[in-house]
Amino acid sequence: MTQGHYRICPLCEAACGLRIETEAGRVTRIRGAEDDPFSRGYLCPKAVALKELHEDPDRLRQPLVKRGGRFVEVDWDEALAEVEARLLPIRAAHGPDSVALLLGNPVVHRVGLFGYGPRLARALGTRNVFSASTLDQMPRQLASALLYGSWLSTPLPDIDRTELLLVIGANPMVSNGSMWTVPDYRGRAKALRARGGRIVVVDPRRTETAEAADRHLAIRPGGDPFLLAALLHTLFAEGLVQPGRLNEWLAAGSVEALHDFVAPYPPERVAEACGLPAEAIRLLARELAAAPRAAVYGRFGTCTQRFGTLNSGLIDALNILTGNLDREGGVMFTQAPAFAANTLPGPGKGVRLGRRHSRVSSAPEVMGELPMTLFAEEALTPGPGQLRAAITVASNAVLSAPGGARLDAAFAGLDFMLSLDVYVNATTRHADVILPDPSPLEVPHYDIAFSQLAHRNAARWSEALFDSPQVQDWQWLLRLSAMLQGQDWRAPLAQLDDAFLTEQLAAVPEAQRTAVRALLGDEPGPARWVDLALRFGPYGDRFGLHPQGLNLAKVRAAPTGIDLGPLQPRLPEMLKTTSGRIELMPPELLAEGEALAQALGAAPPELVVVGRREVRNNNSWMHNLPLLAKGPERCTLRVHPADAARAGLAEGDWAWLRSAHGALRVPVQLSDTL
Ligand SMILES: Nc1nc2c(c(=O)[nH]1)N[C@H]1C(S)=C(S)[C@@H](COP(=O)(O)OP(=O)(O)OC[C@H]3O[C@@H](n4cnc5c(=O)[nH]c(N)nc54)[C@H](O)[C@@H]3O)O[C@H]1N2
Ligand SMILES: Nc1nc2c(c(=O)[nH]1)N[C@H]1C(S)=C(S)[C@@H](COP(=O)(O)OP(=O)(O)OC[C@H]3O[C@@H](n4cnc5c(=O)[nH]c(N)nc54)[C@H](O)[C@@H]3O)O[C@H]1N2
Ligand code: SF4
Ligand SMILES: [Mo]
Repeated sequence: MTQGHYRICPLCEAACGLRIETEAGRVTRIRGAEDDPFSRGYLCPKAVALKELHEDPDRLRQPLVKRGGRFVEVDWDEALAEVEARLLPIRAAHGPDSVALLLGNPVVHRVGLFGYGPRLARALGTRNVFSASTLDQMPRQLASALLYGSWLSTPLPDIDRTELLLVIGANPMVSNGSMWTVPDYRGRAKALRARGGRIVVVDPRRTETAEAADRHLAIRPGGDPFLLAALLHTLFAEGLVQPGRLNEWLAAGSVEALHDFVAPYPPERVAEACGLPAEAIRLLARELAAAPRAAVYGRFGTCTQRFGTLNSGLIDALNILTGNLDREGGVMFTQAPAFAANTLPGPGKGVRLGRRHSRVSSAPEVMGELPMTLFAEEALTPGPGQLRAAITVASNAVLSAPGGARLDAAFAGLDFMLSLDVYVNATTRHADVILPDPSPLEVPHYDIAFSQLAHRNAARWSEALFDSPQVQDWQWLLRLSAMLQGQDWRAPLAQLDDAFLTEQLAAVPEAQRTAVRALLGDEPGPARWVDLALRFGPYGDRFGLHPQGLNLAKVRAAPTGIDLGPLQPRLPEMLKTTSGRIELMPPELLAEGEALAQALGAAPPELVVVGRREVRNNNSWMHNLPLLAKGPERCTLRVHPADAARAGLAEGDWAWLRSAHGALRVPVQLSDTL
């Protein structure tokens, strides 16, 4: 008999709702869930490939331990015993900092990994935590932290109500959005234009998103801080600054500081560095100021460059000076139902940076992490404090982080490596022990991370479709954490999970703790603390105080989750800076002024390579699945015909691409989109 299941797609930030049909324990069909308030039936080919992922014979189902250079399957206890025998002595001899923790992108797509990962990080107590965030989005998060006082307070375009959308360095037609959970960008963009709105795209390449827009500004790679400064300059110069109600919440003197910061950058001065005519820049500034509702959005391309944090801050400044922050049709903050620091009541504490530094380069930590690019030098540079061991959780750093060859050597040289993953891949092949996560269809899900960045407020839960004989992610993490803290890791799981819940309950006022604990029941795993977070969250039932409010039972009972409506203005309660105001021009951004001035004077390089995503790729993985592997070769070097002619290259030729970090031989594809 066919059974229908609702499932939040665990593959990218769009978090589409899926309808999955199963029969006799097998997936028979995957579609978009039409009744999902959030994604309204949208899905992409990656989601259809979930069946192949689930059934992939290469997907790990049994723990692996390396013996004599080869992986052998062992049982669960034996795998953990191996970790105990090998990792603990290294840590005892060399200290907690000798073990690195690397967290990959899929961590944010699994409630078990996202919820219990911090438990492992605390148990490890190492300063050497590296995550995929530092490969792309940390500049955006840092800007949010500086301006608004919390790491996930990122304003996102209210696409369904805006009239002018400016997209800088993002390709949501293919990526389906980043730090902006917006399933079916294609449909929403179409609707925006159908109702008379406009879309402008700033990108070195005429991307799929640019093709579907009204205008494409082909910026020179890295030109963004100059473009943004010149746009702001124009607003000041032409008397177009109109923050309106936002004035009340801007830090004293910050508009003046911004004015002075952008003063050296009139459009004429930056035109060459941007590769854009001054008049085009001026026109765009005027359009932004004149639009009744406009939203400026920047992502990956604006972050993965020298001035990533400054770019992110200046993008917000554009939204602020045009009065578009925190208003309908502008950029708005999500009100997540569970676990958002910016929903906690009371004044803010701001964020602290640089509490620790890396050993070799002395780089400051950000959000408790060091840049992933430094892992290799920390492992390869001898001396006190050198990394001896690593734990990777859903990270394929050898392929996904810069300097892959060095990373490969770094992993190979470790005394011990443990991976929690679903495959043996370029990274985990170096592991001594691999603990296999179950298939995403064998675990429940609640989107903690992306419900904080969603274009609509909602609370959704997915049950596991299938029972799994495998140990679940959170169970691995609890046992490992107990082991690292010298506790009895073989203790009953319920006992370890109760201890975890007790830690979570520390946030509950003491007088209520016992009663709250009793009301949470005995279901182990993520469900209990998601319930806790929902019930104390902004829509929560407060355990009976607001009987109409949310709890997990209500969310579970709703077939496609609970829609909490479009985004609402959230200023000033979401501001968590110490001043309680928006720090429009914080000292960390002001300090970039000198470097920016110097960069403007530097001659731009002759040729620059920019990255490109494809609908059928997902970061470093999934290309082994037949449904995604089909089609023409996608790993090509697209070159403008004029550049190709100068280099003597023709369509289909093989070209060498070399940098200080390596070389790659790639087939050339001529393209005038660059
Ligand atoms: N070549 C290339 N490099 C990139 C990118 C790219 O598109 N191409 N994108 C960049 C960006 S934006 C990011 S965020 C990073 C991401 O790079 P990573 O952090 O390395 O993340 P992924 O490549 O998405 O997945 C890493 C591994 O997680 C494992 N995995 C998948 N699902 C699960 C699961 O449910 N549990 C566990 N335990 N493991 C799982 C898979 O084996 C996969 O190889 O890469 C960056 N670098
Ligand atoms: N199909 C698919 N979807 C994905 C992923 C995937 O691998 N495949 N990965 C997911 C992840 S982890 C993330 S973070 C998101 C990222 O999603 P997006 O933020 O949309 O990022 P990209 O698709 O990489 O698009 C970045 C754009 O920036 C442009 N760019 C490059 N350099 C510059 C520059 O200097 N200035 C400007 N203005 N633009 C520049 C590039 O040409 C590119 O079009 O995608 C997610 N979705
Ligand atoms: S766009 Fe992302 S979330 Fe939506 S179906 Fe595709 S992979 Fe899944
Ligand atoms: Mo990413």
